[in-house]
Order: sequence, then C-alpha cells, then structure tokens
Amino acid sequence: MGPSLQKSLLYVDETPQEVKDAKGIHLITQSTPNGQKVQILLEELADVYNLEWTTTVINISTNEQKKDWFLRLNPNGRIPVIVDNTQSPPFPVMETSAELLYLSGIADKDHVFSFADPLEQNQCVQWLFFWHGSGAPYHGQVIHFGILAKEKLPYAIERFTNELLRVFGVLEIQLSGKFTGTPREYLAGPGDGKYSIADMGTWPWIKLWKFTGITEDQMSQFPHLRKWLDRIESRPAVQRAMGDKYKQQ
Ligand SMILES: N[C@@H](CCC(=O)N[C@@H](CS)C(=O)NCC(=O)O)C(=O)O
Repeated sequence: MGPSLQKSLLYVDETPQEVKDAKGIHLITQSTPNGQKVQILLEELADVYNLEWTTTVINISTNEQKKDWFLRLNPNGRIPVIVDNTQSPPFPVMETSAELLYLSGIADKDHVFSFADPLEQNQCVQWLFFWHGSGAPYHGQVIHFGILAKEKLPYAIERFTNELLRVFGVLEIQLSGKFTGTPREYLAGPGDGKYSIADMGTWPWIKLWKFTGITEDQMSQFPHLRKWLDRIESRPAVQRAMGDKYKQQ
C-alpha cells in the first residue's frame, strides 16, 4: 500500500478541512483533563523550542468523536488525538500518555521535560502509567457515579472514592519522601525531582479534586500533593493550556 493511498484512508470527505490541510503536528482536542495533558506539553514545548502546531477544538457533547472521520484517527473515539503530518503517511497518536511520549520523543531534544538517563526516563514512564492505569479510571468512575449518574449508588461512590484516595496517598508517599527522607517537588527524577511529562499527565485530573467531591478534610491528608498542585498551576504554559485558546469558538 503506497503512502498516498494510506493518506486517503486517514482523511476522508467529512474530515474537517483544517485537519486535512495541517502540515505539522495537529491536535484535536477539547479542554477536558485529558485534552489539557497534551495542551500543557505543547505549550511547554513552545516556550522552550518554539514548537508550532495547529489545533482543532471539537465538542464531545455532540459526539463528533464518534464519527467515522474521527474514528479513522482514533478508533477509541475519545479526545485528544494528535496527527503528525510530517510523517508519510501522516501518523496518528491516540491515548494521552502515548501522545506525551511521542511529542517529547520528537520535540524535547534536550530532555527538558523527559530524561536522557534510561533509568530516570523509566521512572518517569512508571508515574505516567501509574496515573493512566491506576488513577484516571478511578477518577472517571468517581465523577460518573458521584456526579453524572441519575441514580446515586452509595457502594459504587464509596468504592471508587476510596480507591481514588488510595491513589492520592501513593502520590503523597512519592512526593513527601516518606521512605526516602527526601521530599520531592515532582514525581520523577533524581533528588527533589524534575518537572516532566509524568507531572503533566497527572496534574489536570487531580486539580479537579473539589469538583470530584473530595473534601478539604480528605485532601488535608496529602499536603505535599497540594503543594505540587499549586507549583504546577503557577507555570505560564499551564495557564495558557487551560485558557481561552482551547475553548470552543
Ligand atoms: N484513555 C484515554 C481517555 C480519553 C478520554 O476519556 N477522553 C474523554 C474526555 S476527558 C472523551 O473523549 N470523552 C468522550 C467520549 O467518551 O465519548 C486517553 O488517555 O487518551
């Protein structure tokens, strides 16, 4: 199969023109926690390397992400997805942690947000996967059963809230240095850590703790996690990634 044929399988008539016309990295997103993970890395890469990309903001409440044009790029039908149009044929990347790894692999040449050392990079991937596999699924269920579901099922709410608090406790162990004696500023890296894609992949969800229904009293068990939330929120790239640029026009 030649590259041009593959490109015609990727983009079809219904694909938005700006997606088809994109020349470099193109992000299809909505500014939800998952969208914000990738928005943050792109904004950080812009500050350090002047990375340029284009963005299409869709509205997931209309199920645009379930249409065939989108499923060709991400069969999972969920945002965000990136397409690297510098590859031939263009290369789509689904799943936020894979997207963070892909973007840091192609653009973070000086390892500002990743690690040159293989063990340090593996530690970063461990924390990235920890949130992706053990944090986000529980967090999603707490929001579903605690906020969105019409029928409130106490068992489900309690089970998933307890699991989420357990996961927050794991992050608190790492950040507090409970077993190493050295508190950390960030999840991965030597010493007190380095801000990396592990933090970017985790922060956009945890910052929603109040909305999720976690109480001040529950959150007071995690003082290092709270300081970590504030530390990341203060970054200019993070502020831009959360801002109007990514709101539906
Ligand atoms: N595991 C996926 C989750 C993506 C995801 O759940 N995205 C949500 C928005 S935060 C979405 O697109 N929801 C719309 C839907 O489920 O149809 C990832 O990390 O990329």
